[in-house]
Amino acid sequence: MYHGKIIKRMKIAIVCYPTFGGSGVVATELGIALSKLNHEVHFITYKQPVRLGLLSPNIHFHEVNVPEYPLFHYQPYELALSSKLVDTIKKYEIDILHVHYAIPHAYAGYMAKKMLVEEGIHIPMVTTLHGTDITLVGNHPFYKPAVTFSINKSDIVTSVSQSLKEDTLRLFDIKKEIKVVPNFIDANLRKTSFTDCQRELMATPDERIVTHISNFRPVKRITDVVDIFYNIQKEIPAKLLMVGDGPEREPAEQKCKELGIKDKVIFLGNSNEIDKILCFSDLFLLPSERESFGLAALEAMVNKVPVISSNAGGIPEVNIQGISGYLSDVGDVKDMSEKAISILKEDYILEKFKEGAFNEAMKFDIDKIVPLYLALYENALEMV
Ligand code: GMT
Repeated sequence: MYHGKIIKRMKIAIVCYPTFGGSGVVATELGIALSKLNHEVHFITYKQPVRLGLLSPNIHFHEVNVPEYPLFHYQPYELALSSKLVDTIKKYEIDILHVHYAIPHAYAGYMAKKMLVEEGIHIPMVTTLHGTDITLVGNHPFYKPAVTFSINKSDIVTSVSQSLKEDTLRLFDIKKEIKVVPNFIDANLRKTSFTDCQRELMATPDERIVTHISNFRPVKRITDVVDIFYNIQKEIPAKLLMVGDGPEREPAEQKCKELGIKDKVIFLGNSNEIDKILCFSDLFLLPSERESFGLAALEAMVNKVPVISSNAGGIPEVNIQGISGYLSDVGDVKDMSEKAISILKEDYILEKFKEGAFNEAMKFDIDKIVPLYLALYENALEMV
């Protein structure tokens, strides 16, 4: 436990969603990075995070169980999470609580904090806002008062882009300062993990490989992905790899059938081999309606894959017009298709964009971003 002076090795509890969403990925990668810096990291969530491989002496996982009881129409996850937080923080003498995604994590975290104060334990809470917790779900009148409250009660609040910070200040009555700490990638991990792209598994040598990765929710505009690819393959031999799963997958598969391109589109489902897939990709499509940051675009860029995206939210902070790819207005499929074709049609142009994508991605290298979180943890420790 922190007793008034800055300690070197921190014990950090991380709360996140363990699924394929970007917030869980960022939280997991952050935890792994902190553990490699010899901090002790405790993930507290309802399932082992998908990107968390083998546990190590510095990484612990604590599962939140919500017992089913027939009286409850909704099982009280927040209650179970805050109780688990109290127990874990006490048992492992945690120094810092870092919650990713405001709903319901910041709320449960605040309750845990208050319960611990009753026992004379003061723990600072850092809340990281990721996007839909602010722009889509959190903004709903049913949640808004609780989200506003828990953001204001956090000791430190961060957002993953300038755009998300501005959205948060516009949509909520926020009294706290919001620090922008962008998402990050570990470029070194990519360099060393594999060398053989096995491109021939997916396409013939004359075909370009176009890729989309997401959770296939309506906000990702999956039908735009299919329409853009439809236009591309009319001009250039190409395959489309669709990675991920969600409600828009079925309609997209149906659309590919109707357009007569089903043999050129491969739906791979959820995958833990994102880097392998991106290694043989030539272009990444992200036409989202909203996107606070666009981690999937950054993951593409570090693998030297240029990005055709919308200009929604924080994407322009990551994908740079004419350098790492192109950006168009949301729904402007025609412009996105033309820009995609302009990148793919000549090898030398594609090469230039591949280099541009990688160079831009390096601005978000883990070595530049993790120290920002560590500095904020140290500030937070001084606050309690
Ligand atoms: O919508 C998603 O793709 C998942 C969502 C999440 O909360 O897991 O992603 C949000 O957080 C990511 C990580 O910070 C950002 O890269 C995504 O842009 C953001 N999604 C939206 O804003 C729609």
